[in-house]
Amino acid sequence: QAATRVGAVAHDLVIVANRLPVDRVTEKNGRAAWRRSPGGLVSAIEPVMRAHDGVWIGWSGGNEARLKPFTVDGLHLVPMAMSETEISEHYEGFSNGTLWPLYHDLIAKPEFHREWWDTYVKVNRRFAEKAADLAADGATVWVHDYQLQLVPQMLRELRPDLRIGFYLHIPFPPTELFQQLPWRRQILEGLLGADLVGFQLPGAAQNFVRLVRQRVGHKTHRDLVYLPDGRTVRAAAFPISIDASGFEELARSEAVTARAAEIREALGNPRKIFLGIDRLDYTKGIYARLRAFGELVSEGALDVDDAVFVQVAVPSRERVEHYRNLRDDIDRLVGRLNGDLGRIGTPAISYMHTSYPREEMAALYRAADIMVVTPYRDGMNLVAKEYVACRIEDDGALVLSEFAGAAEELRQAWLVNPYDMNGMKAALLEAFQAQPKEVTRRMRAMRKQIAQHDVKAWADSFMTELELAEDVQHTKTLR
Ligand code: GDG
Repeated sequence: QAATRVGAVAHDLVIVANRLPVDRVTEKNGRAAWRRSPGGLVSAIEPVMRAHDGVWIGWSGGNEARLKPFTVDGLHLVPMAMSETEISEHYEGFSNGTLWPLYHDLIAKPEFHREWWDTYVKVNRRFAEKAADLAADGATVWVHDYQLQLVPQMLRELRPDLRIGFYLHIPFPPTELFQQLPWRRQILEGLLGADLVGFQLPGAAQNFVRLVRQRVGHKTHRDLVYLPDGRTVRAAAFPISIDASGFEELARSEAVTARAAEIREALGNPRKIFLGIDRLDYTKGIYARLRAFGELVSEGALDVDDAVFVQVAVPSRERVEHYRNLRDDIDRLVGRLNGDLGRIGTPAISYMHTSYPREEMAALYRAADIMVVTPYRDGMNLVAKEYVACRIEDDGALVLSEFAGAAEELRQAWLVNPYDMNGMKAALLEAFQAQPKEVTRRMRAMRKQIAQHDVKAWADSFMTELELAEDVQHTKTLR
């Protein structure tokens, strides 16, 4: 193994994720360039990466066979090539057609195809080999998310000297659902290659430990799994968060403040603005929430002069069939609701199928009186947290699904069961009619929570626990 590392730069920290933290953009001169993605994950990991001479391995999002490492804003990036077949079978297939629905409570039916699985294994192996090549002796490798669950074990086989952490950004399903997966044992064993397996919520970590006990037969005690080879694996919750002060600063800026006023104006200065921002995904509950709002308007509980619903649906996984169908369904619903309920110049729903720069997102958060986040199942949901961070005047109501991970922290939101149409209508109306004092009381408490638990704290606690997890191994082997 050492031979493959000769000549290569070895790094003390390797991040392995499906995607690189950059987007392809076209510059003014027409040339293509890379720009850092605005996401919170990269800003959280960036300081750790700089401190440890880190490198990030991931797919660029395209199908170019470009293989040369490059640097953006001082971040060392190593692109992994994905062939058309791999994009369709690993990314769109096994990751988003099998695992995504299976891990989100079967809201859509997962498809099980053996050739998708074979490609999933193949791609995971390539990522593991690349990480093995780039990691220095005794380095730390942090693997991210459901697309790469086999990497920890594959990597440990290649490099037993490494300290390996894994973090799952989406829910980990109840044992009854996970059992459906024909490759359930391989996935569990893949994850057990890590020293520390992190989840959004304690319930997910418990699901994992229970499955390992039942299906793989390892001894477990609380959050620990004891492997026959003497290794110990810890499974624990690390609820992810956002760059709260960064969002707050953006929300306070003059440009965003002015843009928020402009948005309200453009919407005809309605008394209250409802807002939804989601990837166009069937887990997010967009359809049901718009229906709930539509019913309130058609029944006369809300008037289009008083209230407008702004829904931003960010294009996502457009080649996967479920996603194309969902888009058509929502297009039709919005058309029908606006046709039935809108008046000239005042539509009931202002619907955008697009993505926006971060500044525009912040302006929307500032312009909205009621943020509506109603997923059927969501690992965390950062949009809910971003809304809270942007409410610098301590106002604004959050209507939040009980089934978003964020609901465990944002207890003062108007919590709803997204399957309960009448319950959802009641919550929307209550949030609409709530007294300003009540809204402020709730928002203050939520803002405190987010300020104290930002994404920096999340990354630090994962890295700290990962170091401790390895110490456990060491004391064991020394003994
Ligand atoms: C997965 C899990 C978990 C959205 N539209 C635009 C835009 N965004 C940004 C938001 C937010 C992020 O994308 C979306 O994060 P969410 O958490 O809401 O949802 P998923 O994409 O499903 O994320 C989720 C998360 O991973 C992290 O672990 O919370 O449960 O499903 O940050 O602001 N950003 C920009 N323009 C847009 O149009 N710039």
